[in-house]
Order: sequence, then structure tokens, then C-alpha cells
Amino acid sequence: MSIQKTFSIIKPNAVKKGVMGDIINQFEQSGLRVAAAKLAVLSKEKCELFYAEHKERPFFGELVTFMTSGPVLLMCLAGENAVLKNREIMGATDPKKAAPGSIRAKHGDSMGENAVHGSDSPESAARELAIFFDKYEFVNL
Ligand code: 3AN
Repeated sequence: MSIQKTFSIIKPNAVKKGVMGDIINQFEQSGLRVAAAKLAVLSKEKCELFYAEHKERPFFGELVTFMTSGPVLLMCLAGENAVLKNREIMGATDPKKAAPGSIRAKHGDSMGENAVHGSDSPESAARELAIFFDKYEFVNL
């Protein structure tokens, strides 16, 4: 199996709680490596572009307000089967339904403030990574 890349965001509620280290530890313990990372406060424009597929959803405005409310950690995670592996480590969208021990079960506060984002397919990963990273920002692992 070849090395795959996926896009991850540690959301503002998790950064605020000081659990970035715990979350990265969980990724690394599961065999994913950090191939790019930066701390940033997202602009409304970039955030709306990133979440474009949810534009018509009733929670869109609330989601953008939350995601631009404070620093986030943007990351590229790399490893075997990284997209699926990351989704398993994150847990279900709703923290109340997320598997025990998953990141969202441990650190999620609500459907919106669910601690982490992770790409849902290799195609989404490529689109999302291109929004936030230039090619030279990835390291070879
Ligand atoms: P996931 O991030 O698990 O792929 P999606 O793609 O269904 O979930 O939703 C995208 C983002 O929109 C989620 N990360 C979540 O924060 C937010 N979201 C989804 N459903 C709701 C909801 N009912 N209320 C508020 N925010 C939501």
C-alpha cells in the first residue's frame, strides 16, 4: 500500500482547550506522520471556499463563524491508508456518537465544535490541501 496524504484541521475549540499535543500524539501513535503544519486564523473567504459544499446547509453561517473565531492547526497527515485511518481516529461527526477513545469523543463539544476536521476521500484531500498549502511546504517523510 502506498503512502497517502490527507488534510486535517485541529479546530478552534480544541486549540483553545490546549489539546493540540494530545491530538497529534493520537495521530502519531496510530502510524500517521505530520508532513506539513501551520497555525493560522482562517479568513472568512478561505473558510467559505473550503466548506463550499456545505453552502446551502442551515449550519453554514454558524460553522464559518466558529471556524474563523480563533487559531486552528492546519496539517497534512501522511501514511498508509491515511484518509480512512484519520476518519477512524477522529470518530463520528457528532461527538456523542463518536467511538470511545476517538478524538471527537474525547475533545468534541458539539456537532460544529467537534475538535477536528479530516478529508473524506483522497480527492477531497487533494482539493483541501491545495487551498491551504503550497507544494514546497510538504516534507518528504
Ligand atoms: P465530517 O466533518 O465528519 O465529514 P460533514 O462533512 O457532514 O462531517 O460536516 C462538515 C462539518 O460541518 C463538520 N465537521 C461539522 O463541524 C459541521 N456540521 C455538520 N453537521 C452539523 C450540524 N448539524 N450543526 C452544526 N455543524 C454541523
